[in-house]
Amino acid sequence: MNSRLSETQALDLFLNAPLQELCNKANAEKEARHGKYVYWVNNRQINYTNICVLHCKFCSFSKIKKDSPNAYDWSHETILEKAAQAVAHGAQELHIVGGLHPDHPFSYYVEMLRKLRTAFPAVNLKAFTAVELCHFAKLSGRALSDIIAELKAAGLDALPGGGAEILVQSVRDEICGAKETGEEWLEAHRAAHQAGIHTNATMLMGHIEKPEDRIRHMAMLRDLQDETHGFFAFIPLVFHPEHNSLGRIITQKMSTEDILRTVAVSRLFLDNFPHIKAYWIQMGMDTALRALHCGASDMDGTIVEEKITHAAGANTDVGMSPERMKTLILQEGLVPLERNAKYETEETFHR
Ligand code: V47
Ligand code: SF4
Repeated sequence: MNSRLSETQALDLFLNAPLQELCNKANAEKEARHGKYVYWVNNRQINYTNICVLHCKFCSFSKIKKDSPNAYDWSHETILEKAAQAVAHGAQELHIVGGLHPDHPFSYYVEMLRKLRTAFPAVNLKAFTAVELCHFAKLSGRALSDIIAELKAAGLDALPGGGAEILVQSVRDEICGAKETGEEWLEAHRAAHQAGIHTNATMLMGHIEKPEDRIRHMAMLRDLQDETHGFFAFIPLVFHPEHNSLGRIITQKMSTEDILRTVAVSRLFLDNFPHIKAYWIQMGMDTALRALHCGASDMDGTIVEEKITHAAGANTDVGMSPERMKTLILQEGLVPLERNAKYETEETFHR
């Protein structure tokens, strides 16, 4: 029986294994789980506001003041219009996240989901990061479990994996000290899993964190997954340095090799995660396609309108057509498999 990798072994692979050998090993692991399939989703991101009470050092998206130039806060009508366009183009998932708005009551978010669910009964609503959920709990004085139950009743299907950054508290304190702690982020995901809501987990890398911090971050996720089995995908996020204060000290973008090594080690170390996602918006398309041969089994989706990474200097497109997604996967000698936010695939995702 294969025993799982220890943190020391994972770190050693990350630092010392020849790249091709490491990728081949991770690819074999990916193929044992998913064969030649690569999952993708026809989705749309809806970043409903950029007004945020926090100012994480890596964030170029948020505006602290409601009257700052370029601050916005979409009405429910605008959100419904954007959703309607997406659903008309076959969207299976709406990925809804925003800044931590100072004023909206919790009922505002419940209503947002309820209106979307009523108008579009079949689309999956993957909404609100753990950090947003903690903000709603604080604003309303209610328990996280209550918040999640009410959002679920309004139509919530899954949680996105944002806000994890680096869960190791010493690093987190440096880059986003005012945000929920790593333990609080994990606690929110535990609560979602206990309520029957699956979630994803991100890791923001390529700034001040050390390889040891990346492995510890993954170990914290692996431990929670052992307990709940509620995570679908691990998503390594590539720090973009433009227009944020962290970018004044970290000007160098991550190398392709560093990204691929992290993808490969995550596939081998996170033996209880179904998927590793190659988020092409941040990796760049060429690297994301290479990651499909280094352990990644998911390309996220068509996205349509990406704001968070593009505010920080991303030069990828903000979205792509389903046809292009399928063609790109096929050109890699792999097989595209359309999914929804719950990883149900073409045959089964129609409610
Ligand atoms: O939480 C913010 C990160 C995240 C920057 O769950 C930055 O399916 C890079 O979580 N450079 C949002 N990253 C994106 C996200 C996500 C994306 C795709 C799929 C899923 C999913 C989740 O972006 C934030 C933060 O960690 N971020 N600023 C930056 N300058
Ligand atoms: Fe606000 Fe999220 Fe940006 Fe932090 S990363 S400042 S919580 S929008």
